Amino acid sequence: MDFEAIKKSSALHPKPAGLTLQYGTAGFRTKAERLDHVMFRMGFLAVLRSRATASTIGVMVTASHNPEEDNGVKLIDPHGEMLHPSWEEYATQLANAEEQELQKVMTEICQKEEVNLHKDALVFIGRDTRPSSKKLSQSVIDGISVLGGQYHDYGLVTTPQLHYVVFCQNTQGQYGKATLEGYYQKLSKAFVELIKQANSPSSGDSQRHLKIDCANGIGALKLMEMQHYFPKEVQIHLYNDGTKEKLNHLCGADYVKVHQTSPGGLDMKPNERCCSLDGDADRIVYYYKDTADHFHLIDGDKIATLICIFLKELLVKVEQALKMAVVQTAYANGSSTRYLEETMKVPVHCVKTGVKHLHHKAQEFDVGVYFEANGHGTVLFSKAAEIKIRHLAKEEKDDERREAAKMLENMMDLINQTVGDAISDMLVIEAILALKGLTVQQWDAIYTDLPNRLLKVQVADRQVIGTTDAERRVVAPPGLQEKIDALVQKYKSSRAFVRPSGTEDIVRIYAEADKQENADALAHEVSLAVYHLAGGVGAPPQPV
Ligand code: G16
Repeated sequence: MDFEAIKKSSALHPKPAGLTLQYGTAGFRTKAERLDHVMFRMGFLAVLRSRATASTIGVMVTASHNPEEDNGVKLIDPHGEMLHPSWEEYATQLANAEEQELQKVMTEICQKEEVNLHKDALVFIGRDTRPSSKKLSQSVIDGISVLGGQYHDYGLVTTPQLHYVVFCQNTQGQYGKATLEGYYQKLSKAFVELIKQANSPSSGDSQRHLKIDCANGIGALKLMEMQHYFPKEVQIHLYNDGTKEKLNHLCGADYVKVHQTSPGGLDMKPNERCCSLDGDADRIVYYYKDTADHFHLIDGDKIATLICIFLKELLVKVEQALKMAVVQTAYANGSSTRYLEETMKVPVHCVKTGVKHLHHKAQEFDVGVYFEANGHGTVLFSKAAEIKIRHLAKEEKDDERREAAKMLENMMDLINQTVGDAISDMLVIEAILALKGLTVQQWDAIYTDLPNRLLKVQVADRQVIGTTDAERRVVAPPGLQEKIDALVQKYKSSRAFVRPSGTEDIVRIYAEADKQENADALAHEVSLAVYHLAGGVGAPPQPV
């Protein structure tokens, strides 16, 4: 490595003195103006990771659901997955190294990972629509270039699109073409095939129309590009397309999920099917309002349940002993877990927040459905399952079994198996609703959510909160879990937990109970406990 050149270039991307950041739930996230050095250094890391794995690595510049002023970076591993945890540690070390320590940190990474510095390196770069993203992605390029790596800049893409092209590239096109056009073609072909298999593609005009809140983000641009690949039966209407308002402001999947209300900028008529994407289009939630003007949220748990119902029926038809399971986090509504386990008899596993944890667990099954309640998720098919399904779809003599296998095959091609993908998930959902002839209300009625509330509390240092048991219990600070246990006792069918966010500088609180006012009261009481026992800053949290 040419450390003189690195030093020179690094001086143009100085690290703010004393600033320390951590590679969190989905990479680094903070105010955009603090991130230039991080981006530059993530360019280094991507080159080293590319050399260590002899594969293409992705770098996505985005802060996803965070406010427009924030930014962030997510690294993508060879199979389109989130960066391996052992390298997250290196990412944190590199980001926090003072200028004079950079050489030492880089040398240590190379030694530990036996990086061959003479190997080629290729990095794919993408960015979201934030005003700061272009400049920050240039800093990534500077970092790549100074280490002698090659790059391909995809420019404005959704995060899942970048995951997709990285995987395509590393599987020599077996998963698809490593281009946006390849992505659009693969998904739309599978979608059109699926829709064709529907006896009655829609049971009413309202089923053909879908209103989409694009969070004023990248999803709008990419849906516009993709729109002409869709069959005529599906009419999408885009709102919050980024031409007027700020990214994620009073709109987007996170806003809708947290506030349990419709986004601004989208005019919703009774029983119309609507959905919201988040800032980088890797999450999606659905919703509608009924004739009494009540808002109904259909979150990631209900999306997972719909997909599970559909896949299970097909798996029964093809009569293959394929093991299906669902992976959730502590945020999963208690009703969803009960429905999946008790009614559907599908095993459910709970892991820590962060798609990287869900993805990893889902890989253990032939068909692993994973979704976070916030709408981030996908389905993974094992290689063995894929081979069986593709074989049956081609060779099976029994018409019913062959048709079921074909549907499974198209589902495999439609779902982005590299990571949760709002666009791909949306098409999967639209296809299932059409194939099953389900209205949004019928889908919503599969089970009734337990009333719940999500809150945030600001504390001086959120790392004082230690968790265990897939984040369902706290081990620090002392006394907090006992307090939560006592509060939970006060309400029927209740549950609550707290955890430090890995994407925002806050502690998250989740509570559910038999009634909305009880869930609200419990969440507020727990937030007060966090405020008092974990060093809350500012004024104490107010009742909901
Ligand atoms: C990211 C992660 C998600 C996670 C979310 C919130 O989403 O990819 O898995 O649920 O952050 O994480 P936390 O509660 O730790 O802040 P996104 O869409 O913002 O990238």
